This record gives sequence, C-alpha cells and structure tokens, in this order.
Amino acid sequence: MSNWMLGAVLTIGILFSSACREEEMTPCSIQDKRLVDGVDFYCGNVVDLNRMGANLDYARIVNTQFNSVTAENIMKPAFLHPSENLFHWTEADQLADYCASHSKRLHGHTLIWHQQLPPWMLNFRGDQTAWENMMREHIFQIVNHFKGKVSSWDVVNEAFNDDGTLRNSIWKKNLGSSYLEKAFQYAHEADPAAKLFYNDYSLVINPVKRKAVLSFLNSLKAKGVPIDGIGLQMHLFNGFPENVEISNAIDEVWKNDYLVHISELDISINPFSQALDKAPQEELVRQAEKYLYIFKTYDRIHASYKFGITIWGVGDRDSWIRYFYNRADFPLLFDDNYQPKRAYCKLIADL
Ligand code: 9MR
Repeated sequence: MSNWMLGAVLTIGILFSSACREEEMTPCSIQDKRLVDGVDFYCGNVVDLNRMGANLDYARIVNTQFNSVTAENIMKPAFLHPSENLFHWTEADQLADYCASHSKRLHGHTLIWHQQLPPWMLNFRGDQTAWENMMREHIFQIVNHFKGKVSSWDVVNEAFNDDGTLRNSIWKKNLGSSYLEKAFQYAHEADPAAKLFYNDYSLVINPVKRKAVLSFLNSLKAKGVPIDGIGLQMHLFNGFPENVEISNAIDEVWKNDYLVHISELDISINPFSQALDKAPQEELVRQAEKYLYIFKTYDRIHASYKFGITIWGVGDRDSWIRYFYNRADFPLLFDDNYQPKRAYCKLIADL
C-alpha cells in the first residue's frame, strides 16, 4: 500500500471511529422534544424528590418528559404507616405537592403487599375481625389522606404465585382469599373517584399466572367489586419475553375489560450477570427496538383502555436492578449521567 493510501485509510478510520464514539455518547438531545408529545397516553416514571434536588439533569428530565408519577418506595406501608397509630405523610405529601404544581398525575403504589410492611403489621395479632378492621383502617386513612391528589392506586400488589395460586401472605393467612375484594371495597369507599388497580409481575411471560389472575379478578368484578385496571409490571429483558407475548398479554387484559397500566417498565440487558463496565452497543440497539415495540403496541389499543406506561427509574444508576441483583445493568431510557440513550431517542424519533 502506498503512503498516501495508508494515510487515507487511517484518516477514514479515525473519522469513522470518532463518529461512532460521538454517536455512542450523544445519540440525540433532549432539548426540543418531549416523550409525552409523541403519544396520546400518560407517560410516567418513579420520581424521587431528593434526586431531583441534587441533580439538575434528573429534574429536567422528570419535569419535561413525563406527565405521570409513581413513588418508588415512599407510599408503601412501611413508609406511610410505621406504627399502628401513626402515619408518616411528609415525603409523600411533598411528592403530591410537586405533582399538583407541575400538572402531573400521581399514581399510588401500593396499599396491600407482602413486602415493605412495617414490623407492627407483620406482628399484628387478632382474630379475623381485628385483621379486617386493621386493613380497613390502613387503607381508609391512606386513601382518604390523598383523596383528590392521588388519582389511582395499586390496591393489591403481587398477590399471586407463579403457579396461579394465591400467595400465602399475612393478608391471606389472616383474612382468607376475600382480603382482595375487601381491599378494593375499602379503597373505593375512601375515594370513589380513584381508579383502582391490581398490579403484578410475570403476567406477560407466564400465561398460567395471567389467566389465574384474570379469572380471579373477573369473578370479583362479576360480584360488583370495583376493580378498574391491571398493572402489568413488565420488568423485561432484551431477549425475552418475545414481542408477541407482550402484545398477547396487553390484548388479553383490555379484552377482559380492564384498563391497562404498563406500570413498572424496564428492560434489562444483562440477565446472566456478566461483568460489564458499560452497555454493549448492540444491546442498546436491541433495547431501543424493544422499548419502541412496547410503546407502539400499547398505543394501538383503544384509548379507553390506556392508563399509561410508567418507566421504573430515570437514569440507569437509579435502577433497582443494580442493587437488588448486584449486577451491572442498563435498563432505562437515560444513562448514568442522565443523558439520552438510544431507547429514548428511538421513542422520540419514531413515535
Ligand atoms: O424499586 C423498588 C426498590 O427500590 C425496593 O427496594 C424494592 C423492595 O422490594 O421494591 C422495588 O419496587 C418493586 C415494586 O414496588 C413492586 N414490583 C417490583 C419492583 C421491583 O422490585
């Protein structure tokens, strides 16, 4: 190869690789467009006011890109109801104020769950009537406190096992399976205007569980229990479930006459916990395609069934997956520095 040819090849190589690096770093900008502008349904995220105060980029993303908010932890029983006769509202009230002053819908998560319970509740002793009164008071106080500020609640979270049977939580042990219908009734009494949801994981990848949940909830609805919708959490992976399983699950839920909330969306790229110091480009490309598929698939259902899509975290560094599974992962729309990833850019460009 002549010297000038070698020089040309090297120059092209350098230009090409720096273009790739640039694209890798800033696939698009969040200056002019907003995610919510591309769709006609609510786009939400979990919002942490401490992070918002500490990081301007985080605040800018939350303020501009999303119009619905869920509390990742501070509205769970352990936080809101730390002792039997004590409710702790401070942080949740601040979040509600933020939502009111920024025109964001606030979705309440969650009233009845088997995790993040305060010790007094786990140790509660009493007969069935005492348990019923305790659950009623818990739900009633919380829903009543946020009446008019929280527009919807995950009333019961993750009540089913993977085989479709009811989980043997403290609620089931002490109240029997009727705790679910009671929980929905109490929440409805406290705030008849709030939309009430059953929320769970694996409803996409596990049709056995999905069908069991639907048949159980349908039997309650047939008795007049006020259940408005189902939250499909959707903690997914790049490789699975298959896209068709996602659309099947969404369709099955609305066809059974429930609002559909994709309530906790994230897409993991590292299911086998490989040692990664950054996200591989090809995985980010696949992730972007999967996010787009989900948004488009959701968008095509009838407007009356769309409650919205909520992403479970703002920047990758905020994701529960990193600390829960102790692995490197990059499941969200923005990177560790709150810069747009391909997934965000693809949604903005193609929706
Ligand atoms: O993201 C939440 C994390 O910060 C908590 O430590 C965890 C406790 O179990 O709960 C996470 O949120 C969960 C949600 O409340 C219910 N569905 C599964 C979510 C991820 O674990």
